Amino acid sequence: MLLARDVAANLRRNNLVVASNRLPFVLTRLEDGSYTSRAGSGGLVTALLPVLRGRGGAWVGWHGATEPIPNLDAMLGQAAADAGYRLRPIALTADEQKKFYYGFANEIIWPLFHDLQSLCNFDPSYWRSYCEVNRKYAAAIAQEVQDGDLVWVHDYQLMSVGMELKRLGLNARTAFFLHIPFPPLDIYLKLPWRFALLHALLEYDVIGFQTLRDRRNFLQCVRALAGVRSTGKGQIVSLRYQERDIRVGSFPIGIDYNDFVRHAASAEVAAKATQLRAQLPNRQLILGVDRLDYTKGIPHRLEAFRNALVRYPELHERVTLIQVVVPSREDIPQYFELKATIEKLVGEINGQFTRPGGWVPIHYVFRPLQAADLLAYYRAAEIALITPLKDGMNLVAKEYCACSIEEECVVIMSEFAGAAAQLQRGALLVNPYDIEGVADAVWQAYRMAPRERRARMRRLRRTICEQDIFWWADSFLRGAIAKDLSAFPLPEDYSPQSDLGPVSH
Ligand code: GDG
Repeated sequence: MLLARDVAANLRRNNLVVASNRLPFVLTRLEDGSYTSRAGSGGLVTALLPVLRGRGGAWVGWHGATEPIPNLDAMLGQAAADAGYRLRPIALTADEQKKFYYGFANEIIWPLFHDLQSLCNFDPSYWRSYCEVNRKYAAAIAQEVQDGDLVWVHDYQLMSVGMELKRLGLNARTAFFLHIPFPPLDIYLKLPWRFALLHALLEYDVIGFQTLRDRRNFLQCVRALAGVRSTGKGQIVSLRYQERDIRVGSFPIGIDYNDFVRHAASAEVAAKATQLRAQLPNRQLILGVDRLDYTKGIPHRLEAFRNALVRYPELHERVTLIQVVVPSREDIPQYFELKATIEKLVGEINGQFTRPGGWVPIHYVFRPLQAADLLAYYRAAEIALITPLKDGMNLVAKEYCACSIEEECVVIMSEFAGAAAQLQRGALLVNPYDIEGVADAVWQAYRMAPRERRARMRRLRRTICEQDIFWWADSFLRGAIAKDLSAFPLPEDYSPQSDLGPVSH
């Protein structure tokens, strides 16, 4: 396996310039109006650090505020010195944040690409703002790039940046990775700007998706709307478009597995997990962890849990569902309404089954958790219930497995999460819309023998360990710069089934 440092060596003579919606650090406003910054800790930052550090790479993104930040330059200078690569901030006005970020990205692309077109608000002013802001990002990137550099753009907020870079006459290789799903043709066609957006994407030299299913959906759209067919059969295929070769591949994102294992095994996390177990004794803990988002299928999951309690009364007092919901995008009305729906359901179900002075079936947590507390939940729970209606990957599932050090745990997993393609041989796959099917899986998981649990969990952990976040960054970057695509065959366990997405029953 090629390591990040080897890719870094391959890229040595050329810079890597990364662009994402947000810069990889968090700004906090203090009471006196000044700001402090601290480095972000997400998987993307961890993966790209070895490639960017010491090579003079750069990261371009929004700094996160809509008002002027007095000490921004000084903070960025210090943050860049600490990080080991340059940071170039993008400033967004309140109107841009509203129309580009909340509007086009999160009221159009986010629901549409998760197959929920009825939730889209196709406001034409959103599209105009999206184009303008993508141009702004491109102009900032152009300041950082020299001929021969590789520009790696991330996610659905920045799909037109590659085209804007070409318009600026930039002679750099451009690559794009979509963290969320790409929808099937029939759904993509609903987008009023379907041609413009697809052609913008085709201005990138390399386009990466999480799964083969997303790649297939994209290629179908390209065939229908641009009349171009792909060639090749491997993990990366080629498109010949306007006399250029474009690479299109699938690269499932991973986690920093070893870091999660280490942190989960720490004395702090172990003590918190033991305390949690002591507070909820003599039962199996079922865990759900999600950002507040309608794609995560939380109401469906709660209904499935209710159904399990109705149809399998043996579960009473023997299981507790801990549902952690992390606040997110509450400025969008649908998110606010979702919170009310979840809280109503939790209240109803607890009202229906709680034993006064004793068992409460659902423990509901609505706040962001410190990393150690999140990992303690992962470690303490016997069953993870991860049932998004659709998800690009779902890292919570992988983090849960990494932290399940004792390995006597079960993952119930939506077949519509990108992670299902990699984890299908160890997890119990469910259709999240099938309330009784999910309830049956809860019952099956509850009764699963320790030996089967361990065998399944070992398979899951092996895959997640091998295909971690560094493997992901390496395979994407190698795919972007390699001369010969035959070095990228499909995974050994590939089957047409995993291309279509796994189907459990
Ligand atoms: C998008 C795609 C794709 C959650 N609660 C807390 C907390 N988290 C962290 C988890 C995990 C991350 O947030 C959530 O990642 P997911 O992958 O599950 O979901 P999205 O945020 O929707 O991410 C997704 C991903 O991009 C990467 O490509 O997998 O499909 O939608 O890392 O640990 N972290 C802390 N406290 C919490 O309460 N500290």
